[in-house]
Amino acid sequence: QALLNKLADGAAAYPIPEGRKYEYGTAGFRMKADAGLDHVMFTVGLIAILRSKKRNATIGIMITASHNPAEDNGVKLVDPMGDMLEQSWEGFATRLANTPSDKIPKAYEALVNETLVDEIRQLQDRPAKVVFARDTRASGPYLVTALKAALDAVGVAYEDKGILTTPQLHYIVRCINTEGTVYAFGEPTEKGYYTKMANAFKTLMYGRTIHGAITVDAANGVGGPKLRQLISYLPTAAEGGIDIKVVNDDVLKPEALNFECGADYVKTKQRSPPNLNAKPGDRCCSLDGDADRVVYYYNDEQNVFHLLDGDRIATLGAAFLADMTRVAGIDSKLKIGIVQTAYANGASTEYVEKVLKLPVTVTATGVKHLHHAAARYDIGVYFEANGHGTVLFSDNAIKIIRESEPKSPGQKHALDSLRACIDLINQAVGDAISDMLFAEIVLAHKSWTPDNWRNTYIDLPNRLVRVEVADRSIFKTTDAERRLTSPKGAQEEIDKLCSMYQKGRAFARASGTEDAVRVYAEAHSKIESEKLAGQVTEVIR
Ligand code: 16G
Ligand code: ZN
Repeated sequence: QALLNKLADGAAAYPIPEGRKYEYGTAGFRMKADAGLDHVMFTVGLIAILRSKKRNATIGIMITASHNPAEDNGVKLVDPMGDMLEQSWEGFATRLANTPSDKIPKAYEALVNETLVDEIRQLQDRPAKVVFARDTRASGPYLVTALKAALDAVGVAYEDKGILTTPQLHYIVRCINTEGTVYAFGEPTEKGYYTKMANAFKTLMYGRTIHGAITVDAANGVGGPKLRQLISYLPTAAEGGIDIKVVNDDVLKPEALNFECGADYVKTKQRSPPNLNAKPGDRCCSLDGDADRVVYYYNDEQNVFHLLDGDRIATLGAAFLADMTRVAGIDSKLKIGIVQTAYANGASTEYVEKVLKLPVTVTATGVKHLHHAAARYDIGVYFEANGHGTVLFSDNAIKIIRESEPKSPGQKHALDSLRACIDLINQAVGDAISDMLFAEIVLAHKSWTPDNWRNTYIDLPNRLVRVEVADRSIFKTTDAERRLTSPKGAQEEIDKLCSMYQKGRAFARASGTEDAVRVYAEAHSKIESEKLAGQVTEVIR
């Protein structure tokens, strides 16, 4: 009863604004920071407590709105191994968020009974532990207050990790929950994150040279200061390391965040941030606002812009890892595969299957879907075209890589490199900073320029259209969102249109983050891809 009173008092300070509806979507809760997100924060605190008791582990909470404008904010939960909240719990989170403040104590009690149902007494009495962090948004500290109100009302242990990138928080959660086990992920601190990455980087750089500087656009978000910190742990180019130029790292001017810069800007506008001033051939990359997405790009000698997106990072990384397992003599023991979404360029899929000769799995959009599919390979490389991605090594793969005895200096070098990759790549979640270092290392190993990288395959021309419709919920898909099952007849029409174009491929799916349907089309030529996109748009409108 005392608990219920405390919850009632706490929740009262954070009412739901009139008419507001919330949903835990692909990226957690996300909205204008002052549109009732504080109410959500309070309820997310309670869900984290329940989840922590259920799993008997520390649960993470990340406060960020990623690539959204500065006035937005959001929150998502991190499961014990540093992965996204299990899908079956998203519904609990949505339900509690939509509960008016005065009904929260009763709703919490009901959720205790529902989620901790098995061995109700023990589970309820277990101590809960929560860690949280936020990006650089101005609304962050206030939202933390609302979160703490819930944690304090129930009286659980928590740690405020201050400002971190999303992947850093995922890393820390996984470190905490694996400490002292054979799966120990590292030291659960920010410093532990930098040293683990820097040490792996040094091993991988042995005998290699990174040519020229890499310019990193940090989207004026949390990635800027964090990357600067990491740089202090890395050898410079003169020391056989890397020369990283950080630009757009102003986190003091709130409105600069994601404005005309960042991974989402570069990917959707297909152009470089205007203030970059890179010379032809210079490697550039852009992070997003919470540093879990990265895309590469450069201008060629004719000053033509070329994007090297998530598909490219995936093929680059997979080619390298497949080579290394071959040199190490362990390729027959490990199943390597790539996971993509329907947005992956058809040319990249063909390259993976025909040239790299690796299997491809296609899943629905959203990191959690790719992550789970990648976990079914020994080495699973997953990337969304927009730059979200990482590599997962199975327990079996880690064991084989760690325990194999090299029979030659070449094998030793390959095994050492693979061991270092396990540490360099943030397996908890896609991590822009770690992905960037990995790409730099692979380019150095292959002695590739951005031109060499781009010429591995030529992207099919494509077009992405955002279509406003009366009701997007009628658009239902199957086959990893590649085919519509509803409205009736629509898919047949799309099939017919695709068959009229050389290399024609198109699909339509309801967005999970906006009130719209997205249409993607690709074909042999630019004009054809645009025409196909236009015709499919007519079908669904
Ligand atoms: C979310 C997803 C992102 C996906 C995007 C698709 C995570 C962390 N984020 O931002 O991976 O690409 O949604 O948006 O999973 P859409 O459904 O509006 O096309
Ligand atoms: Zn992000």
